[in-house]
Amino acid sequence: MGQAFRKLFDTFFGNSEMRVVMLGLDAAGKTTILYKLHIGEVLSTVPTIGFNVEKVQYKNVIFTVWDVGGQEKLRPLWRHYFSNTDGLIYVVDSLDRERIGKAKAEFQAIIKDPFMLNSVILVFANKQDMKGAMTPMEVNAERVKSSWIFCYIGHLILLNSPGSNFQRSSKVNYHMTH
Ligand SMILES: Nc1nc2c(ncn2[C@@H]2O[C@H](COP(=O)(O)OP(=O)(O)OP(=O)(O)O)[C@@H](O)[C@H]2O)c(=O)[nH]1
Ligand SMILES: [Mg+2]
Repeated sequence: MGQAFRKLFDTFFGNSEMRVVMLGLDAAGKTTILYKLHIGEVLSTVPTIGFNVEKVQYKNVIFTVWDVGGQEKLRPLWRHYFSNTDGLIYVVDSLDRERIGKAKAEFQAIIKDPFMLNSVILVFANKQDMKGAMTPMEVNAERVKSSWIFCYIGHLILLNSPGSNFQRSSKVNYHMTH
């Protein structure tokens, strides 16, 4: 996972402050990721109503990361976070095969928005620690059928192991399809 985020963040290297919005269906793991990035720990979360925002520093760049609630009734509000966004982290629950189509449809709606045209995008295949999860390659295969664009697929592993701190990552794929 660290590697996936580093690649995304390196794209921004040279700028001192960046705004990143983190979206995805409810329970995909956005808030968990936000706090793992921010304080290095996995906290227990409740569904986000509204948003959480934290600053995360990488090298000399400060990322302001907005984590927006993903419940269906909240998704129409996502677009209010699009303006001035430099990057999108789109979190996919790799265990949720039933809703991968929905996740894809919401993603496509986001990237069509004119405010998002210049954003760098990371598609993050989360919950790789779970048995039965789609592998990053399987999630990536969805890209072929539609269009994950400019996506890195990574995963958060060893979620509960102390000190894992996003150092461990595997199969990070980088694709630019447009
Ligand atoms: N096993 C496992 N569980 C995870 C992982 N990431 C998140 N979770 C769990 O998934 C559940 C939902 O996580 P959240 O971070 O609250 O999800 P969210 O995307 O912020 O959800 P909303 O706020 O409703 O949009 C929690 O029980 C987390 O502990 C992961 O990588 N592996
Ligand atoms: Mg949340």
